[in-house]
Amino acid sequence: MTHDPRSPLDAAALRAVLPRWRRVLAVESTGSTNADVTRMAAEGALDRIAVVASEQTAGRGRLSRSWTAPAGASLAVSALFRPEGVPAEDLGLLSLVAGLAVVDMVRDVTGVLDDDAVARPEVGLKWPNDVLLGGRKLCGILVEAASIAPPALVVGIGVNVDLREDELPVPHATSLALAGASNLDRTKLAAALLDALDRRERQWRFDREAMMADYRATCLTLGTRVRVELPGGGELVGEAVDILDDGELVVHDDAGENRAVTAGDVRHLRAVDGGYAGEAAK
Ligand code: BT5
Repeated sequence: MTHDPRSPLDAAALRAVLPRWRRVLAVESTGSTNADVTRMAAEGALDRIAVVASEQTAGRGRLSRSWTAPAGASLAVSALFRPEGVPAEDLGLLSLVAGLAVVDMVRDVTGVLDDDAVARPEVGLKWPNDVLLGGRKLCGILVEAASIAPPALVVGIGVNVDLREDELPVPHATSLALAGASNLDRTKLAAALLDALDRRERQWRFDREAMMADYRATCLTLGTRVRVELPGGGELVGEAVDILDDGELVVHDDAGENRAVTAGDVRHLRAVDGGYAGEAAK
């Protein structure tokens, strides 16, 4: 398949289509877009500013892990939200919101699910917010708090756009190109992503029920046999049976107990009906 050249981001085009965003900076290379936006938040940046980069030299994952991709082959996007009036206990849901926005972008503009697409892989979320395409990790999300009161949250999203198989940093990763996407124009993808993020953030604040219903419908973890590595050590194996309104995952464990999990790394072992659901690791 032929790929679009790894051309620079078009900052002016990006700004032109995003009236709801106060400020969108496009840079070719930076350390970490999350670090950039956190710094801007500390300097007083307002709600809805974003930084989009073609390359990060110190991209961050959760728990001090790193996020890597070859220059120009991915999108690194970080956005600042100051969701006034949202209580601290509800802020964690913003990371689910970000996952939904990426799935919207994949469904709406990449062409991977078009009728004439070659593969039409399944797209959805591995709890809480890894975006899986054909069972492999397309995108990682890291939400960091620049401040809790008043809330200022940095939503960081890394999407693999046209990495080749030999460029994938880990074997369970994938890219839009590998999944057969017909649109690999990173400016258009970034615009669609920020647009979806704006819409989903407002849905989160004003129509929580619909947001959670969409999340449950998009979460591939539900109904799947899972292994959860818990943050403090230890693990939980069982069937993922529910997602609570506060975003917790409920696992029906092998001892017959329902246990609610707030955070952890999930592996999909196999679908509960016996079908293969992929083994998507961290
Ligand atoms: C994440 O962490 O998945 C969150 C990644 C967030 C990255 C974005 S990019 C924009 C913003 N600026 C930043 O500095 N960060 C955010 P975690 O669940 O901990 O997964 C990290 C693990 O994913 C690594 O340890 C690798 O195993 C794997 N990994 C690294 N790069 C990857 C890639 N490009 N695609 C898929 N997996 C990757």
